[in-house]
Amino acid sequence: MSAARHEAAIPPRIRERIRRLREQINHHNYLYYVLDAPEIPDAEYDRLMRELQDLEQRYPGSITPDSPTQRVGAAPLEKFGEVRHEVPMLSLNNAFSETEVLDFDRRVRERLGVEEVEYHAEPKLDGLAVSLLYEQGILARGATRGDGWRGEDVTANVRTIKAIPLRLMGSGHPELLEVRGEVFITHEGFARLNENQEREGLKPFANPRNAAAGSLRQLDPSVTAQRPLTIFCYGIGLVRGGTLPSTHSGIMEQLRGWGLRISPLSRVVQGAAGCLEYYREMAGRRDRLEYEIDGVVYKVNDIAAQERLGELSRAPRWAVAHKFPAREEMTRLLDVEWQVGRTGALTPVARLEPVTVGGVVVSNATLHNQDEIGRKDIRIGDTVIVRRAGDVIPEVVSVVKSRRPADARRPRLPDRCPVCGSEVILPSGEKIARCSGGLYCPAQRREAIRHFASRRAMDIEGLGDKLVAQLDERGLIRDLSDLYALRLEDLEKLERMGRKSARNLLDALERSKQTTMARFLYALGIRHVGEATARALADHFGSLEEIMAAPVERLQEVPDIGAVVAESIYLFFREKHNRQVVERLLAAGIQWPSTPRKSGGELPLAGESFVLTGTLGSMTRDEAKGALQALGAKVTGSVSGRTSYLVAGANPGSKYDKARQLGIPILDETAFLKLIGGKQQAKR
Ligand code: I6G
Repeated sequence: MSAARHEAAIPPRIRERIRRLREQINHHNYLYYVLDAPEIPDAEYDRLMRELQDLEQRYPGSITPDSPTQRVGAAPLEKFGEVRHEVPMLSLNNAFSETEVLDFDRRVRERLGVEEVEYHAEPKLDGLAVSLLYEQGILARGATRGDGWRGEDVTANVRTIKAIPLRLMGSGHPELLEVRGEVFITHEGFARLNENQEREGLKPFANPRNAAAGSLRQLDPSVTAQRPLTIFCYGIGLVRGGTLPSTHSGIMEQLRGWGLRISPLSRVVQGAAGCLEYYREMAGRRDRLEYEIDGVVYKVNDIAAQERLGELSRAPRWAVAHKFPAREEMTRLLDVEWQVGRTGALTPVARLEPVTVGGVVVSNATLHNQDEIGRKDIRIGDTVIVRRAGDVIPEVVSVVKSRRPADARRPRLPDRCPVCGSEVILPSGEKIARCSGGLYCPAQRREAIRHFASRRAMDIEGLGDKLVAQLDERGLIRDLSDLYALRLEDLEKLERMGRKSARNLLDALERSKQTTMARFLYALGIRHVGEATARALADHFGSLEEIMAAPVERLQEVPDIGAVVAESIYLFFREKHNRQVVERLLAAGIQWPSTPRKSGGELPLAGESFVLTGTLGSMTRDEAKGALQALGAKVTGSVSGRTSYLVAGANPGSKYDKARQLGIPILDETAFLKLIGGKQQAKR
């Protein structure tokens, strides 16, 4: 059956519905992909698309090439066809300094015989130039730039890019209109794409430009369709059967009106001074853009003037690309050193032959981790590519293998921490090697103290980050246990620390010595041991000595402790330095009520009688009661001589006065939570 007969069979109501659906989908595509301002949720868009797909399936004669359902679906190619560019796709001359821009502007003014020139300025994207040919407003062909005269026919791939309209919006399109633009991938799209590549065991792309080029030049359009490609259009080529505005900025606005994506950062500027001001502004914004730009492009705005200027050796005389300093340079890797971070992670740092990257001399760069070194096959002595973008730490991107000297050697992960000499461990299945001397290692000291003192750990009130930094700087704390050796004289000398605060801190330290085994275990900051795991360990073993001596298999007997956590606990206590610090902490007087094992035996609050009054902020009365009962306590309604403790929340009642009269210990909420080992335990 011919398409015409098919079409004839489509009821007018359906035909109208199909037309309307396409109009709506195109509109939402435009809002989402071109304006970056979606109006409807994805689910609603999907619903419209599905309805259109269903109707087109029922009435195949209704399908047209510009239907939004027809972006994907072309069969894979053997190879790309060739396209001849009727109007050659020229390249741009570059300017690398302000002087070169001033020279460009002078030449333009001299040739045109004018005092000042109006320019159109816009960012130069680091992507891939393409040509889009629209016939009667319908996308008929997409091609790469190639050598400027001949490119590759990538129509099926270009059709999958949703920011490229299959049909131009509005009216007044020339019969033939060739639009030119740069296809690219945003930083975010690039990160997602590479995560995906890694997940599927494929090689990650080196940079967004390579990813965009590789994605557009796929023989299978269904692969391109999966890639987060987008476009900014920057000009026109062939135009037939129609007229366009007489300025470049006017043409860009016209293209925008037809639904093409134009850089929102483009602007008309006056003279060389306007160009340079624009350049500085964009250089300042470069790091905050969602995509990579490598400079800005200035074009003489008046099209008649462009025509008079013409071109010289394949580049227009009316345009120039003013490049930003390169973010990547080549240099030699002299050595690899290992830095220990505050969590104990060992980061390999490249020592480089100094090189200027983006205007700054770089002699160190991160190599991220051991795994990256292997993946990029980086060796000492190699020539490497170093990248520095904005404020981020310079990184070694890749190796120039062709320049590898015969004596290049693989960097080796050290066996011992370069800071404290504790053993370095690379847990099975992990990429990051760590120093195992968490309590002892100076690199990890501040973090260890901060965690140790935190509210849910040892709860040392007043020991904040600034104070920890001061104590560390003055050499007052070599390891955690030195906290308990601090003297009033030491503390008083610190900045912003009077006698009263010093006393308060010493009191807080003293109070913290009375704790629970679970809190103490949590406070040690063992990797993977959070509060729940610490409690499970304390419940299961009931003795710190046993935990410290337990082999991995025994640790795994604890509910919810798997191989990774068990290994981490085991290795922590294998490190001699950590054991010494624990011993010193206990010698300083840290203690807890003996925690009987959960399996049988007496509970920690057995025999104690509690009364609750007032409102607790962190739990209901019933929850508090449940928590106490779970620990073996009895909870009664009134205070008597037999009451062991009164727990007093906000706005306590007469029970409070009674307890005071009888001299019964009163616990406020903080003390109560500490006693029961935190709110979470209460909820269990
Ligand atoms: O490769 C290019 C990137 C951006 C260009 C270009 C551009 O304008 C923003 N403009 C022209 C005229 C040419 N190439 C030839």
